Amino acid sequence: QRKAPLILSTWNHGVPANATALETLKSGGSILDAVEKGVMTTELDLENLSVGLQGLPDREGIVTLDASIMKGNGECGSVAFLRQVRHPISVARKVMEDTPHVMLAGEGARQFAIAQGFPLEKEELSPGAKRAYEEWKKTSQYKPIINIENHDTIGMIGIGEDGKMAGSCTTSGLAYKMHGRVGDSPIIGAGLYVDDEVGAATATGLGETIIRICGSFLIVELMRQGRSPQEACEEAVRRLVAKSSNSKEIQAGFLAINKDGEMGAFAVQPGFNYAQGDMSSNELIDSKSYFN
Ligand code: SD4
Repeated sequence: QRKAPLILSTWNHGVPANATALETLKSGGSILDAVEKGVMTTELDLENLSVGLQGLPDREGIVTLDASIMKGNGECGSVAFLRQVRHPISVARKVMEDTPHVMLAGEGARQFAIAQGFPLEKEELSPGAKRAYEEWKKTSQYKPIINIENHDTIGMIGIGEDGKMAGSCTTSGLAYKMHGRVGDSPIIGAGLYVDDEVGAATATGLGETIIRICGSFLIVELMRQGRSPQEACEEAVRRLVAKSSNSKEIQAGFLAINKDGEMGAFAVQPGFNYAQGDMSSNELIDSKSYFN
């Protein structure tokens, strides 16, 4: 248990993302601003091949982005299957704030982004993604490699000094997915869920397995029933493993935080890590896992 504000986010890139989020809070931003600005850092990170326009493409060679954002009062917004926009998280926030809807997808999401003044980027693969895609095309086989190329989504959850919570999640999704495939990240309750009365959760990993168990919503509901964030993450992973025939070959991980500032993390496989930040520290922690 730690004193708010607290920010948790997935993987190595969580450290610089948390740093931006904490800076945002320090300069007077809200927890919602913090989780938006935090993951925007990752959306710009050219090293990251799973978030933003530099991410790995689908099997047609096209990068399509998924993102969601949520406040602890239930307001939320998301975009799915969005092309050519550098900051899908900010489009998701606009969906939340400026439309009566929760989710926009594909061409409609792109048109909305244009209307909101987001610049469209040229549709061309980053050098890293292009190299990887050319290599993949030699066999065109989709074989997920745990923790490496397919699992770098950023999910971020946080609690502000005033106890208000928010979360964000943004990804280019699974590498070489079918064109049109949407993962868990833009689906409220799967990749992200936040409720000020209880806590928040976010997910990373093979989206199909996370959607099947409504992973993030499940964790928040387990916490509502009295489980700690750690117990709730472990129960969600157990449920996910039980529902996946190939659980030995997949990776999925969850982060959770409750309104008292307790935190939890758990993954299917070893190798999942996350960044935990507050006003005095921001450190990378290795998650425990179901398999060893
Ligand atoms: C998805 N959950 O689209 C995302 C992928 C991911 O790290 O987490 N990658 O299924």
